[in-house]
Amino acid sequence: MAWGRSRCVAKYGKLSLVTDAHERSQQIFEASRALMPGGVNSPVRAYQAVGGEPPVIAYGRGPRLTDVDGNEYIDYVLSWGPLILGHAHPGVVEILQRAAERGTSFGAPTELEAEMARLVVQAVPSIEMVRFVNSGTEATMSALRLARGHTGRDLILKFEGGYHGHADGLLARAGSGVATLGLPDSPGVPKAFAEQTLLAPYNDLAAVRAAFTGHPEEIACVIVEPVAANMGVVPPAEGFLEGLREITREHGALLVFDEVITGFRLGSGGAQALFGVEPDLTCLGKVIGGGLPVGAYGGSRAIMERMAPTGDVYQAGTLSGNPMAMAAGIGTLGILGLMTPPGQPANDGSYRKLDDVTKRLADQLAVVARRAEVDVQINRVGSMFTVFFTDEPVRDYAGAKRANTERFARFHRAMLKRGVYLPPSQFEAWMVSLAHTEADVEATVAAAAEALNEVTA
Ligand code: KE4
Repeated sequence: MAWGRSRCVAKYGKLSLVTDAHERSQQIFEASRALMPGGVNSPVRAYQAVGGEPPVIAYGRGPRLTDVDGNEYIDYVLSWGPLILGHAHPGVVEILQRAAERGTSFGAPTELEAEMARLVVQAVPSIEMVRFVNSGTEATMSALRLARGHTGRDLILKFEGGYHGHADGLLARAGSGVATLGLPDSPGVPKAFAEQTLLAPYNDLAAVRAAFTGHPEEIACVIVEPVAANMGVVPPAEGFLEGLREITREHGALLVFDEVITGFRLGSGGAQALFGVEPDLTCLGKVIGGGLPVGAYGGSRAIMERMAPTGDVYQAGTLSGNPMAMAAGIGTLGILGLMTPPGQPANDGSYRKLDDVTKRLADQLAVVARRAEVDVQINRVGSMFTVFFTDEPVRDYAGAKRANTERFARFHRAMLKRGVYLPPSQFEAWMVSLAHTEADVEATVAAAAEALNEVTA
């Protein structure tokens, strides 16, 4: 993609040079494409949804990333959520250095994992016992196996547009009609696996009831993002989560909250504390690893003790509870203010600050979009939000898909050119960190005011 003239972006009050230079990124990315599929280790990073080539990142500091050509960006991806403190927070770096000097992995019990487990159990209302794994995918895959083992049932129900990682049964797309059995959403997923997954529209309790009526005593669990973020941010409708709690309880199925994104992002107790609905199992990831590979699932002692070695449901992992990931997680939660003595309420001051900065950003983006006469819907919960390029409210995946993805792609490119690094898909969430300042907000809004004019050109 041709880059614009080099420009000095002094008017935002912070001199950051966005230059034509992109050569090193292009060289490295070309070499990567010969070595790794699409040059990436996760598809969304390849920028296929927005066009152009991704900058190759050299380092991050606070709210900013710098690419290998020295171009600096204000970062709203934050590695897809984990870096709630911003990049390379000195406290996290120091705790990691100290942990590394003691050894990077033992495959044995450590004090760090015990401390991390205590913090999670203390903070998350529904978790009495937790198991750490190495990714969000592993967390949800394990939680679903536990739900099936605990209930003796095979079917699971998920929501269209919900993403819970790439385990086979979760890569199923809706067939025709409502609450239908899934079809494989990727080659390599056996039809038999996809058929174990029922799909319903997000925020549609009638469809969930229909699924249970149509499959009595067959559904092991319902898995839901309590605030959807993988269709873009879509909040739960009034009563939706409470309804899921009631229906699953009535039918003897488990309710699984996938809080890989929302856990420790929407507050110390995540979405379940925010909305006052307690699931049977909770999946975590991202923030609790402070940027290192991590996942976790947890719930009541009675359910969790079904897991080997105390129970008969099997799950294992060489690097599970890895001391480096635990150290980064403890450092992150500690700096968030959650390291309080047992029984004392967590200090949610960090979350109020995150909410304030994010609200100001989202509100000002709405103003500049109105001024540019570009139709957008901005869905925000706490420090995550999505700018949908549509004039209709977005309450589920069908609504999200009505957004103008070509306009989003133009907006993304125009913002990147102005030093603002957004998730390269209309169906992702912008994330804000404690490191984002008022100056970053002003610079972002100023860049958006210009970029929006390019969207309608
Ligand atoms: P991982 O296996 O990628 O660690 O986590 C899977 C996962 C599970 N649950 C939720 C709610 C998630 O959002 C994710 C992964 N999130 C995506 C971005 N929305 C990761 C980015 C990527 O796939 O590269």
